[in-house]
Amino acid sequence: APPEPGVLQLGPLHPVLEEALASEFSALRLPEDPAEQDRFLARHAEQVRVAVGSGRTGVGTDLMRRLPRLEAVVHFGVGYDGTDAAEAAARGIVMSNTPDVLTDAVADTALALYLDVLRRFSAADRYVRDGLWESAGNFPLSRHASGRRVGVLGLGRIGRAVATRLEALGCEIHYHNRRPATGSGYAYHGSAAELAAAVEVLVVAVPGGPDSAGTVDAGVLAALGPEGFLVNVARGSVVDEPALVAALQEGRLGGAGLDVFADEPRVPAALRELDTVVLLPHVGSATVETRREMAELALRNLRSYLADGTLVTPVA
Ligand code: 8YV
Repeated sequence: APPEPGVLQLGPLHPVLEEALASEFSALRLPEDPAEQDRFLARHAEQVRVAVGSGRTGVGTDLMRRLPRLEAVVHFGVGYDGTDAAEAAARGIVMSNTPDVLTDAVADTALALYLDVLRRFSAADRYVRDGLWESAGNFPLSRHASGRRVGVLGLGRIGRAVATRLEALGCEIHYHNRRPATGSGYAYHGSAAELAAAVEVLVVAVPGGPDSAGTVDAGVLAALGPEGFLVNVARGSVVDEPALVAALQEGRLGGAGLDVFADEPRVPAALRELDTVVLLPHVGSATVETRREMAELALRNLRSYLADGTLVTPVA
């Protein structure tokens, strides 16, 4: 019989991906229980050549060091911050992700959070459901959404798609990247704090990982100010969450629309109790169509790698 391809599945994945991993690749599956993991790795670690998992969980440093023959990590997701990219580079382990197929879904989510955090539609929905329209009168006036100064932190594929959507609302787009994006036409600012000081709403769209951890700190939030709003569709790790909670509680920030959090799926009670916050359970890419396309792209990467060692959408 031909040798097993040595594919390891990490955690639950999209049904299309799980089905192919089992039927086409006889993939091994890493147990969730740490005690079982030790027994599993003692028996199978040497077999594993390719790991397949969500970008959020990925292959952390410890697991990577326990897979001596690991050659590639195929991520289901555009973010791959769950994987120790430095360790992978040091060992020549290649990685793929699923960019582009999810750009519109995530940018739509940012637009929805932008509109909701300013116009407070979710809060108004609760107001009606709670019978307050009848008992307490009209819902309070909200903040205007069209034509505002908006900063995009991270003008990559998703950031650009968000900017395009907000331009359609007549917004003035500013941004910060490590380097100016050639030909963007938007106003560049040299730091997150300078960007925040120049705009009314800050949309976070940078990749997660060590380079962006804590970028939106107390200083950036202070620069955004009590009339300012934050939208985050990137990673919870990009924002100093305790500083965000304090700013919101003390009225030093007008509101926040969040799809990602520091310790998912746990969301601090302090955030859940705030009426100026819109909370989503990391649904940015979670449409039927998008997740199927992500699963199919991850499979194309896996098939390609096993066929000839190349990846369809390699991480640079
Ligand atoms: C996750 C995401 O991949 O693409 C990303 O980086 O954050 C999501 O699409 C999805 O939640 C599966 O973990």
